[in-house]
Amino acid sequence: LQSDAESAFTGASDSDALEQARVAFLGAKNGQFKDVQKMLGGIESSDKRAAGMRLNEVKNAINKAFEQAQGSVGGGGDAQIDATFDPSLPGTRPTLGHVHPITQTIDHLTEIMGRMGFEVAEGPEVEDPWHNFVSLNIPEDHPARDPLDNFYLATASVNDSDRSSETGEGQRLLRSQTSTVQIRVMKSDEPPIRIISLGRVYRPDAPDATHFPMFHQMEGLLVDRNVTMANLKTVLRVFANNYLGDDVEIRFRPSFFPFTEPSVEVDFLWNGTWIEFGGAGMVDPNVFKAVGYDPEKISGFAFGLGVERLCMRRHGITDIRDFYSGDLRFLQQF
Ligand code: FA5
Repeated sequence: LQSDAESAFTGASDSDALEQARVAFLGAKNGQFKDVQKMLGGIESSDKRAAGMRLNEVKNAINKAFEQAQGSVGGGGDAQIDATFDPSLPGTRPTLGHVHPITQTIDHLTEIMGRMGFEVAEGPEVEDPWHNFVSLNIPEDHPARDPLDNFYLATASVNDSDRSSETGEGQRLLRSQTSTVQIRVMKSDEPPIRIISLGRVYRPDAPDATHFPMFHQMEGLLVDRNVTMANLKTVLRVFANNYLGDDVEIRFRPSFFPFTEPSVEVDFLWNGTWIEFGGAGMVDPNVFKAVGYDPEKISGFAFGLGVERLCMRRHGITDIRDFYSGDLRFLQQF
């Protein structure tokens, strides 16, 4: 009986089968153990004690076998899952986000410029007109200050007379260029200065393949004694070779910015076409005066490059809008 019960319990494939086996052997009414127990009545009294002890041993052994079988069968249907579960297989990865391509580009540019000794400076995205225009030698009647070309904050003007004042005190706008950070750094530090600043700028430009109303610029500023245009061209050339490769062609075109003199526009050759990446030039003496530097004693260069356009050139991206559409099929490629 004991060995029958043991093999019935271990052979039970799920908890239902085990329960049936339990009833068959240990059931209070018709269980096989009960039948054997009943036979105890017909045994001679001299043998009764020994037979009773043996019966108890068998009962304990059957109970133990049942408990063991219960432990390995677990809870019903789980038995089948357990049988197919392979703990050595790798788990399903949770989908995690990753760093946006523009943030990756910012990190990369920071690293390249860092190797040339440029440290990162930061400035606010909401600016006053003094930092965005006046100190950068952009007078009040300059078209760059047109409300149609800037995002002025409707709520920030203290009163109407402030709107037309030279300093624009009280007015606020989303900065239209990172050149504002040049001013902030020069106001707080003394030369020599060698900084870059990467961040968002805002312009009401209609979106197309190469324009977006919010984009990023990398500003650079170097101020020291005897800085020349040759230094500027070398830094931009070394930067371009590091970021885009040795075969990139770079071109400097004469241009105009109120805060640099002379000024150039910087183009890179891309798929046989020259693409404009930014502006640059020697810091205008009026800018040095605005921040309290003596233009007779120092000189410097500055540049401002479009970060999206750099990233597009490096990765063969043809539409700037892809960066901000939120389409994971695009973003997951980086
Ligand atoms: C400027 O913003 C100057 N502050 C650059 C500068 C800095 C000149 C220091 C001299 C000294 P510009 O407006 O050309 O210049 O813009 C610079 C670059 O930003 C452009 O070459 C282009 O690459 C990028 N850019 C301009 N508008 C957009 C736009 N709407 N979307 C994407 N990129 C843009």
